Amino acid sequence: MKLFNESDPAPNPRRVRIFLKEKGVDIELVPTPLMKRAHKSPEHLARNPLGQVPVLELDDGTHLSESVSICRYLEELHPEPNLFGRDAKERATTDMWIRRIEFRLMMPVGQIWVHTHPFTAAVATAAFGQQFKDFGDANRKIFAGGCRLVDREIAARPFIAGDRYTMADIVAQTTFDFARFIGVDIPEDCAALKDWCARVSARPTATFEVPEAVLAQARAAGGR
Ligand SMILES: N[C@@H](CCC(=O)N[C@@H](CS)C(=O)NCC(=O)O)C(=O)O
Repeated sequence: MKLFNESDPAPNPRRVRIFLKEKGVDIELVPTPLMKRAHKSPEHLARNPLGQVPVLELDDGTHLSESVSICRYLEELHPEPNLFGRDAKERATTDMWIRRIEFRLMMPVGQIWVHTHPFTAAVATAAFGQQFKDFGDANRKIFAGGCRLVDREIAARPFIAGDRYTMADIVAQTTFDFARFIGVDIPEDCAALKDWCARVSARPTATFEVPEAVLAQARAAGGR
């Protein structure tokens, strides 16, 4: 089994790496550098027609993509520590939060990234003809609203889906770290959310190490 991977700050492959570290499972990581367009090569498109990472290649040649689906598969192989919920209520609650984070936080961050960041100007132009900066900026309000939704909930419990760390926390922590990398911060008034961020960032699995070459390219493009 191997994982077609990209290093930080890419949030989706990082979800799977954090998940594997939380489980104490080691699998081969195959670098798939986005900067070199390796994810759009014919070999990779055969693994995932969407041309994205991560992709998990099973020993029988099956390819799984979508970070949360990959982690669900790995949870079945390595049930402990449980990260998707132990009973029907926990599983549904974890899933509910994963979906809320994907739609209310990750999607707006993706739109801000694609439509406002200098690093992605060429990607946006290829996909949409241009960067729609107003649309990208309008998503800052959606992101702030998503932060406040989580902030209100997390004030009452230690982790996003309940009293223990789950996949919902992994999806959220990778989203917030990527958002910060592209200059999108949690609003100042979200104190409970900031405390949660500090708690999950202190976990040994939470390393976030952007290679110097990527930082240099982001700076050269005019980002931060
Ligand atoms: N929903 C997918 C999103 C995958 C995704 O967008 N991956 C990014 C890297 S973090 C990527 O491959 N981007 C290149 C592209 O979309 O062309 C997942 O959860 O795995």
